Amino acid sequence: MTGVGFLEGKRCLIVGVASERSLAWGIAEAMHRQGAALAFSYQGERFAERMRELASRLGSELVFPCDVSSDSEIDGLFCDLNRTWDGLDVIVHSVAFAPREALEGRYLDSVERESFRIAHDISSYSFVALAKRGRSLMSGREGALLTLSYLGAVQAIPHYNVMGPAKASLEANVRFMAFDLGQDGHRVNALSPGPVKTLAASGVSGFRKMLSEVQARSPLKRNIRIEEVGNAAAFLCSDLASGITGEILYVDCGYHIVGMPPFGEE
Ligand code: 0WE
Repeated sequence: MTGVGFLEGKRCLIVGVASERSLAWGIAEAMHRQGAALAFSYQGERFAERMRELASRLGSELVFPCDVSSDSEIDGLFCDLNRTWDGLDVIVHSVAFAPREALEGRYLDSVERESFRIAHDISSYSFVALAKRGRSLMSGREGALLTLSYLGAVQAIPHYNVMGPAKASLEANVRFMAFDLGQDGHRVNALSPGPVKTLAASGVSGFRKMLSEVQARSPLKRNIRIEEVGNAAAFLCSDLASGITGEILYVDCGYHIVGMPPFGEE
């Protein structure tokens, strides 16, 4: 497979694989298909063995612990990475968290100062935090940074609650980071995928309804596949997308462009 992929020679750090169903894992697989070399971080010792096994399937032994709520752990991650790699081309951030209680019921009933803080810290600030620390490894390399957002950043969605403002913050971060890092030749973008049944979505009440709503209403009349998110990520992080920065790219079967579903008769 050498010489055929559009990410050949690129070194990519993937943050946010929690299982084989993670969007981050689909992104890793797509980047691997395009010839990228991969490194992974994981959160929590109980994921260490699992992550090493997954990484090895894509030919990677670079697997490091990192809790993105800790600056010292982020320092540690890039320090670990720098022992093997003298440079880095791509950072993929696929991390979000809000306390479970904040993701049910009415927004104003469920939101609290602390859940608001945590959601913004883990789901938005952590992307800048990675960029701040990863910058020196990316210097002189026309790097790409990518994060994962959701429609709840720009439209109200039941139960998404405090994650909506957190994703809005993340998307603003994409623009401010793109504006700033453009000076160094780096690009910063986000994907906004339609709903996918991952660990992050499991136990979310009404999630199946969301999948059937997208199937019924999206122009393509179906839900997205993780592989489609992976392919879009690989493209955005490659030189094929060298003119694209500060962008939010929807991978949602067109769901977000529909104002009113078609009338039955035509
Ligand atoms: O951004 C997300 C997931 C975000 C998320 C999910 C959880 C569940 C477990 C953040 N924090 C937590 N915390 C937990 O304890 N998505 C886009 C998937 C998702 O999550 C929803 C959705 C959709 C779509 C939650 C409510 C409503 C819709």
